[in-house]
Amino acid sequence: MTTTTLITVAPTGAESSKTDVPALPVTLDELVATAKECEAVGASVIHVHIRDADARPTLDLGRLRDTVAALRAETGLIVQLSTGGAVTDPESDRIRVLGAAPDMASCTMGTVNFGDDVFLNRWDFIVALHASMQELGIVPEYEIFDLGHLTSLQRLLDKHGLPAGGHVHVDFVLGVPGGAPGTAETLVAFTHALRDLPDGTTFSATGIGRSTLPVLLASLSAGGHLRVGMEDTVTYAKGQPVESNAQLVARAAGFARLAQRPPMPVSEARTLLGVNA
Ligand code: KMH
Ligand code: ZN
Repeated sequence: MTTTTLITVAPTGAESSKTDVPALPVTLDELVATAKECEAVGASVIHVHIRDADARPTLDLGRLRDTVAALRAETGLIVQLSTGGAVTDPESDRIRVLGAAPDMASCTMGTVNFGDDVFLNRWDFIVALHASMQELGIVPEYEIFDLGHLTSLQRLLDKHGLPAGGHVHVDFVLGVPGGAPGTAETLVAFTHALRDLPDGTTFSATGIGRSTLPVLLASLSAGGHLRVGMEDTVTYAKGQPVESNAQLVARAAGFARLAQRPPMPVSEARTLLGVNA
């Protein structure tokens, strides 16, 4: 178990609208301001979805490049772009995200029902993402929405080799309607399945909506890392909307300190994940 806790912030996502959630960072200025605040209170990785001029989700390559450049200029955070996008995004747009040359990118390990929608991740597409990231030196974070996704990851690594950077890091995304439930039991079951992955594989976890706190506490207890942010929950407590992403990061950092595994400095996170400085 590491003595520190890697905290990833996922500030925006593709699902909430600015109209419903005014505190959601949707412009580049809002995103950079959020990133700085979150870095100051303990985040070391930022998982990024961006919006267009009308605050709608977009995978526009020019905007993504500007976003990576601005986050690098204004923060020390590890920049992880989403290749998941929104459920309506075609595969061609999703893989093109890698052209923005982030430090890391997400790679979801299988198809999952996603509320009333389907988040499609065909095997061939997963292989293409993995191989492109190997070629471009982009470190993947493997997104795990269900137990079989870990089996698929084992198959991927067996057939196609280790990721760029050589380290395997997975993120359990629990509590999606259609995926694995956001409970301590799920988290423990998933950690058992990690034994089939390379030695040293690390995990973070996030719980969607009301499963945020149970999953956060279970992950800390099990030696895991944390992802928090308004992509995953817009409610801080019952009847209390999230005020800012930094509020969620600060809460996670507080729990991490209580667990005697304080937030991981960015330099340590780069070494752990195999991301170049
Ligand atoms: N927005 C979801 C459909 C990722 O970023 O890689 C997919 C998602 C996963 O958020
Ligand atoms: Zn995402």
